[in-house]
Amino acid sequence: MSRRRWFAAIAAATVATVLTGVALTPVAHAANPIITNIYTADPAPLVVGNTMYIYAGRDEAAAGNNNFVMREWRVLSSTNAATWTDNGARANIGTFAWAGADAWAGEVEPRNGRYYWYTSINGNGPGWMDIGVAVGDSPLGPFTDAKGGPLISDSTANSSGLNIDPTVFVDDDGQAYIYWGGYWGVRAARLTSNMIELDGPVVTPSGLTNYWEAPWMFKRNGLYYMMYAANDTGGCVTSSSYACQRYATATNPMGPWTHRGVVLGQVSSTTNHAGIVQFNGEWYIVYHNANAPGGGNFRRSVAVDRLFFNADGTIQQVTQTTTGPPPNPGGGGPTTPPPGQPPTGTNLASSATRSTSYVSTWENLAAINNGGVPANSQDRSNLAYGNWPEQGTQWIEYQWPSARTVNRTAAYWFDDNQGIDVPASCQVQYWNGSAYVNAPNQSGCGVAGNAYNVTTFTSVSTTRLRLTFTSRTGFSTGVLEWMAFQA
Ligand code: FUB
Repeated sequence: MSRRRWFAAIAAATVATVLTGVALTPVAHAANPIITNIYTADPAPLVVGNTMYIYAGRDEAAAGNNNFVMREWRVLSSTNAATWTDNGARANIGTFAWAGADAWAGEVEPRNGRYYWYTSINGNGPGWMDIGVAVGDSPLGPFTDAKGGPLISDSTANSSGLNIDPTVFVDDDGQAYIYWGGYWGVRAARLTSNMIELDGPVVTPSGLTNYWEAPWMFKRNGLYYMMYAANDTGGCVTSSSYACQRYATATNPMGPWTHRGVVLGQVSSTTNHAGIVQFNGEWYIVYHNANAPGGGNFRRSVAVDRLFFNADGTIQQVTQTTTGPPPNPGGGGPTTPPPGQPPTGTNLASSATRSTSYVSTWENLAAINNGGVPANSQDRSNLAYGNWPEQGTQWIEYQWPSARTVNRTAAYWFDDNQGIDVPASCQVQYWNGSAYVNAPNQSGCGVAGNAYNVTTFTSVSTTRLRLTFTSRTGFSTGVLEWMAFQA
């Protein structure tokens, strides 16, 4: 069924307002998808204090029903980005007396101690989808209609052909912005300081190449980022029924935008809806897919993975995992050493004999366990290991004369901004007496530049530990330091 037909089918459908209970229903998971006892979609993350919240719709379509059945929005939460609690439905179609169906994508933006929940919803007036806004005094609500009518509807001048998928961003100077729109029709406007009125005309921003729907706006190091779903088949998806997440950057919140590439490739559901947030010093992407048991295009599930920036501010394409990110409890715990500082613990690397599949004659394998503390991924001051011009999969290895018990490693990648770049992926492996196998229950092998990438795993007793890495296309790889910690 084409997108147009299923959107049309949804328009025709009448979904009864359901008053959904908001009782706490904790369901903890440490894997992707993060919640599997119900289907959840269109996730929008928000960090408040030591908690990451995800505001998500709920897919209630029966198996085989090729239409959205969405009546409520739920709030998931976590204090470590790995283990999640479902706090139940915190808003639903009944929150908006003027609406009647289709609780589609929303996003919460805080301001002055209040939490504004912008939603896509089918109003009872002319046209189809509208943008509503509810407000609450805490991230979990209770939320009530902030306006008593749509903020944006088909009668809003220059509105989108499909008024869905709001993303709201409040800049450092207090000016708020809203972007939204589906069917390739992205729109932008300023919001007044009360957050419930448009402030000035609706404009059509430029530079969001191949925009389809689902914008997500944020700011990092003074640069504005817009991620959005695109459904072009030019390197993005295999069929225009699917979507990827592209992104653009701008030096002004209203654009013009410059397209930068793909953040998240095609997922297993046709729709692709995502958000990006920083939590406890790390960056995360939340998105949905069809990977839960019984899942599908109308029975989607929220997933979470790490997101990495390059030193120049560009975003590395996300590796979709089934494990989700390692626990990030904050406070400089083992997975998040303070910026610039190596993780603490007994580092067994210093007593190991090192070897590698290949080292360039002008580089030095001694770099990996000489105890250097790199200032950044370009810092050669304590030597650098590199394997230019080799590409593909390479490895470095530690060997001890007798078995050591190891449960954690930390890799600091070398990136010379020339032929050597951080790898596309990596694995920690150990010698089990007859073969190299992956370290068990690995938390994920990070490939961030300018950081110690900590991998935790179930303890192994071994004489040989190996870091295997695969280069990014067109690049070789390198390591400035690789630590291996005694369990
Ligand atoms: O979940 C309903 C709609 O599907 C959302 O509003 C779009 O972003 C797409 O995910």
